[in-house]
Amino acid sequence: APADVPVRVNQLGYLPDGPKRATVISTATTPLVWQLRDGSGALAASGSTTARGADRASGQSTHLVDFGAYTGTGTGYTLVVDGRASHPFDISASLYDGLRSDSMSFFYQQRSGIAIDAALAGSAYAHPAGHLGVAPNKGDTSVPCQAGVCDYQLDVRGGWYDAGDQGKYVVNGGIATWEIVNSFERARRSGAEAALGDSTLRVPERGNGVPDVLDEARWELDFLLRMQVPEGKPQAGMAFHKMHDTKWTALPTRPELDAENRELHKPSTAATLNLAATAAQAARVYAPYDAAFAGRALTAAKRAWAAAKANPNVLAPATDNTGGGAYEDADVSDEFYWAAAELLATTGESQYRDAVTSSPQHTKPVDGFWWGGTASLGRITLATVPGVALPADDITRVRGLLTSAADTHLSTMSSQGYAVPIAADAYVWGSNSSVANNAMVLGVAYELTGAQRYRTGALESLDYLLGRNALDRSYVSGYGERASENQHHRFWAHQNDASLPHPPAGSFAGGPNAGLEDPIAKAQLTGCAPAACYVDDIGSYSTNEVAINWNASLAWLAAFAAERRST
Ligand code: 9MR
Repeated sequence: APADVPVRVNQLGYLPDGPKRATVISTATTPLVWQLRDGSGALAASGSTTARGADRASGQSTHLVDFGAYTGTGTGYTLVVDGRASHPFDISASLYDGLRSDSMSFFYQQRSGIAIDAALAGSAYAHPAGHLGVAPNKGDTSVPCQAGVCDYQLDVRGGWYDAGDQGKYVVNGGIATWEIVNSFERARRSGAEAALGDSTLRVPERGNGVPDVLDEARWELDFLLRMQVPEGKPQAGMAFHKMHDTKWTALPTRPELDAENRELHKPSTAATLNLAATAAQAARVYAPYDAAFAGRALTAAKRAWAAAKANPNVLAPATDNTGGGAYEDADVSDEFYWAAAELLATTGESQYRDAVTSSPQHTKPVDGFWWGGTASLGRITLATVPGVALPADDITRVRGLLTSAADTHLSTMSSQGYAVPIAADAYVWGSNSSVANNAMVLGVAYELTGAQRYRTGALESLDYLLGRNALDRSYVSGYGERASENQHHRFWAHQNDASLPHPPAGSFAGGPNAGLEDPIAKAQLTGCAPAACYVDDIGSYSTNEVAINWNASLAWLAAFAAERRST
């Protein structure tokens, strides 16, 4: 990769009808001249920067470039300031088409229990099915419980591996699936679902008449349904919290060569409500394509809801993190709200409406959502799905909560040297997903209001993720001159074993984490400014892992950005 340069752009490029801003590192207190040069080097536009002074998140002094008045298109543009050129970038209406499909193809490649086909994924990425009980794999077709949790075995094959590890977690599978299905539901409302439709993705189900994005999400939904405790067993209707190896496996470990025992971990209220929410959403969205599946999903969602009501405080502990992540959660009021909202939007039944309106979450301001905080997923559904059985003024109020959160994100962005919708103290594990999730709220606000400033905010958040940032880095492999390529993964482990591939294009790194929570981060990043606490090393799982919940928000945003508009 080339060295970093002080003129920081979206290394993929810009949309002709989108914002075009860049950040320059400079301590100059007066404006600097900027020049936009086209692919032949000719001057396309020029102007002067605005000095912005010191930026806390990056620890850098910055200037702002705004070349949004330029309306040309082409490839190989550079932005030149003070004799220094940015990396080359495109200006094109089709800018995000590739990322829209690659960020989804990530999920196919994370599939468990199916051979990854060279014809679909590329020969470097093909591998035999993992975890179908074929030696040396132990699972996942008849998986026992941890000691004392149950006395039977369950077939929990399929689903997506969570991240760089090969665990499968209902909490986290839930938010990831919801975001992908929500992306389709949103696109359908805006009349753009064809771009996510049948034969748009490299998935084995292409050509089956079902939109490919829904085929992909179905792979995980079938796994989530398998994680439900069967009728006649203790805690029937609840969902097991997770299943994974009994010990952390080494790096690399090919999925089909994982020889560890796999175990089901005890059911939790949070997992049960993740199942209720996503199955209720699926019942609504899949109904036109597969009525039988939609019906099965609704039955499972209702069973899960009833089981969660009967077991409202079975909490997954933070200590259960050997061989897999804990995905602990001590407050499930947000999961109750999310599940009630999905069930209400799908069924209109008064029991779910009452659960929504009596929830403490119903009047709270919109907070950033993540795997442990899912209330805003419910708010988005209530605010956007047509015909939700709530009084009109209540829906208007929920919409207002979302647009005021979006306004807060815009002011956070404009107060910083790099337009990031998170504050300087918010660079935690997976910070890139906080950026992408807040950008989703901006996208929702754009849908609700049509106000361009929200679309601008969503697109500028992508600028941050794709290179306009403290490190001059694109966090998405294959997209940008200085893109991450060594994300933490047990199969895409080229950095450890040259016979294995790098992560495929469209793989999204967790991003800067000021907590320095792994040995590589501790050794290499001490003293970093928050937005610079990142290293593209396979060992840095706390800054450089991939994960399904993170790629799902990237896929949502890429689909949003790729939609053609006539502004
Ligand atoms: O995304 C999770 C992050 O919020 C937590 O701080 C972190 C530590 O518990 O775990 C992250 O999730 C990881 C999970 O536990 C195991 N699979 C990989 C996930 C991404 O790093």
